[in-house]
Amino acid sequence: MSNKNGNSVIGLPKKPVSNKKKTAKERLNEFLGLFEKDDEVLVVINADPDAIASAMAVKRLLRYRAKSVTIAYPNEIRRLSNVAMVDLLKIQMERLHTVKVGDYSKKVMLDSQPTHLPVFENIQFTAVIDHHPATRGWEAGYVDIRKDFGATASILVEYLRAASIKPSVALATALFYAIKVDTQNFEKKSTLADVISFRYLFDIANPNLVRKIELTTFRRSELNYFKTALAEMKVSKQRLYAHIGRVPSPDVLVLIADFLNQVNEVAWVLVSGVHNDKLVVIFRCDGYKKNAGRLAEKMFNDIGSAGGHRVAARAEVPAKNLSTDIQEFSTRTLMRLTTKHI
Ligand SMILES: [Mn+2]
Repeated sequence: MSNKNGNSVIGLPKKPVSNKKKTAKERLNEFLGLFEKDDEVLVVINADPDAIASAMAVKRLLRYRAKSVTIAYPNEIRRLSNVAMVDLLKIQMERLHTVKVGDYSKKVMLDSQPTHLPVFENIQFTAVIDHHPATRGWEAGYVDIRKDFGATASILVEYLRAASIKPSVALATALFYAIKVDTQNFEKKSTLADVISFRYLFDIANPNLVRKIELTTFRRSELNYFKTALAEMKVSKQRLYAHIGRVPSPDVLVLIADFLNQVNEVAWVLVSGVHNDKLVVIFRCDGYKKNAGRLAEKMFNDIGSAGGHRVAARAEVPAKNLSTDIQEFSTRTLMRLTTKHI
């Protein structure tokens, strides 16, 4: 038997309390209790907005509790809006391979779990806070996994509020943006707790900074490929096709396809390009009585890899499997291939 705080009623044997029943204050105290004044803490994340914002929150929580907090991430930050977030909010982080993990007395993992990446597996974590479904095969001194949450940032807002810490504008903006990204502006699964955290941050975050981060989508060098796309594109039966030719990264094809997908009276967008001796095709459609994933599979599964879902899909075909020379591949080739299968 326990009271509403999950504490055992006096006189009865104490039962272990499940994570769900703990109050925000209990979680906070348990988390802070892991750290001592001379601890050098390493926060390990796979850098995306939610992980970055959560790491900033932990750094704030431990400001007077530990000697230092270092944030480290293994991945290259490529998405421009994420680069803008780090720059505009002046977030200090290190690449994981440049730090000596063994030099840190405590390690915290946020928005991820040790099983998510091989580089995480050999690290013994003091604490793991995440919103992805719990995986097996690892242990940590403290675990707070709430898979119903739309963002880890929402969980960290609860810690900050329980600690009576009002976040700075930069921290609030990061957390606000993180919740926006991870819930896709609340179009994806989220809980009331995400909404409450979001509403709380709304009064502190800087909306112009959020907008600037969101608007940073293209590199100047990528605009040339847009020029090619506009010159190359052909529209027939509400389908828009464009072959861009050689591209430095398939990412630019995705940007172009998403851009062209906004054109009125276009039901399908197919954008192709050549990268690393492979033909890459990006599919977009409105998903209404259509299925991009299925079309991608029909067109390319025999000669390459293809897949996706209703509104977005992608295919990759090695040059040698194409019946046309990859240099000769054109917007017309793409059109012909599509009309054969649609
Ligand atoms: Mn997340």
